[in-house]
Amino acid sequence: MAMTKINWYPGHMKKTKDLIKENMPLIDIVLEIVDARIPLSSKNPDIVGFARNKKRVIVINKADLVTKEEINFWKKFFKENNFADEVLELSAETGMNMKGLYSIIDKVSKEKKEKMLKKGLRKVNTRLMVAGIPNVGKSRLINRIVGKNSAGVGNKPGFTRGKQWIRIKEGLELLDTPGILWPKFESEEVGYNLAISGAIRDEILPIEEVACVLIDKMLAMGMKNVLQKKYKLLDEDFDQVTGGLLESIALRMNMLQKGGNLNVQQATYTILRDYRACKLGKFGLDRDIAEKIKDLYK
Ligand SMILES: Nc1nc2c(ncn2[C@@H]2O[C@H](COP(=O)(O)OP(=O)(O)OP(=O)(O)O)[C@@H](O)[C@H]2O)c(=O)[nH]1
Ligand SMILES: [Mg+2]
Repeated sequence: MAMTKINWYPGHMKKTKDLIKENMPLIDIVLEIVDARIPLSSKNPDIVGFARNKKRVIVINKADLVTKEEINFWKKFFKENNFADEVLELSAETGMNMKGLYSIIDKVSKEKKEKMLKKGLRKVNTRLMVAGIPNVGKSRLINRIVGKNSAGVGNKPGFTRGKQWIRIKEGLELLDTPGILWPKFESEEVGYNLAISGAIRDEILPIEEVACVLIDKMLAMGMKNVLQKKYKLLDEDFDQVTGGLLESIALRMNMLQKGGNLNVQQATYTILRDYRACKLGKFGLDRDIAEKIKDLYK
C-alpha cells in the first residue's frame, strides 16, 4: 500500500503556510506543539525556515500519554540535536506543567525587555504564536493559556488586517489563531504513526493496516501480554500473521456481525481507540525511528 499517496489534508496547505509567514514578523516566541507519542512524526520541518531569529520552544504536549522516561528521551534528543531553544513537556488536557511553560515565556520576555531597554524602548510587548500539525493540542493549549489569564482582559485588534491578539498580561500577547502546519510524509513509517495517533481522519486510511502496524509495534516492544490480557487472546493466536490477530481479537471478544461473521472492523477500531485513550499503556511510537528520520526535520 502506498500510504504516501494518500491525499491527507486536502486543500488549504499553501494558504495556512502563507498565513504563518505573514504573521511571523510580529512574533517573538513560537510555541511549536508536538504530540508526546510521536514527537518527530508530528513535527513540520518548515518551521525552521519560518521561525528564523525567533525563540523556538518545542512543547511536547500530551505528556500524560507516555512515561516520564520516554519524555526524558525526547527532551534529550531535541536538545542534543539542536532542534529548539527550549524544550518542555506538558499536558494541555490536565494542566500538568503549565507552570514550566509560563516560566520559559517569562524568561524570554525578560530577555527581550532588557534588550529593548538598551535601545531606549520601555514599552515592550512579547508576542507568542502557537503552531503545529492538526490534532497535537493547539486549541487546548491556547484555551488553557487564555482561560487562566483572560479575566477582565478583552481581545484587542491586531496591528495588521484585523488579526486578533489576546492580551495574556501586561506586555504579553498571544495570536488568537494557531499556525496550522502539515506533517511531512516522506516516510511511510511517519504516515502510520500519524494515523495511529489519530492525527489523520480514519475514513481516508487503510485502517486495518494501520491497526496491524500498531500491533506489530507493541509486539516488538514486548507488549504481547498487554494485548493478550486486554483482548482475551490465547497463546496460539500469536502464531499467525498480524492481520489474523485482528480476527482473533474479534473472535475472543465476541465481536460479530449480523449473521455471525467476525466483525474485524470493530476489532480494528477498538484497538486504535484503546491506544488513543491510553488503555493499552503509556507508550509512544517514534522512538525506534528517531535516528533514521531525524534529518528530515532539520
Ligand atoms: N491526553 C491528552 N489529550 C490531549 C491533550 N491536548 C489535547 N488533547 C486532545 O487532542 C485532541 C486534539 O486537541 P486540539 O486542541 O483540538 O488540537 P488542535 O491542534 O487544535 O487540532 P486542529 O484544530 O485539528 O489543528 C483533542 O481530543 C484533545 O482532547 C493532552 O495534553 N493530553
Ligand atoms: Mg484546533
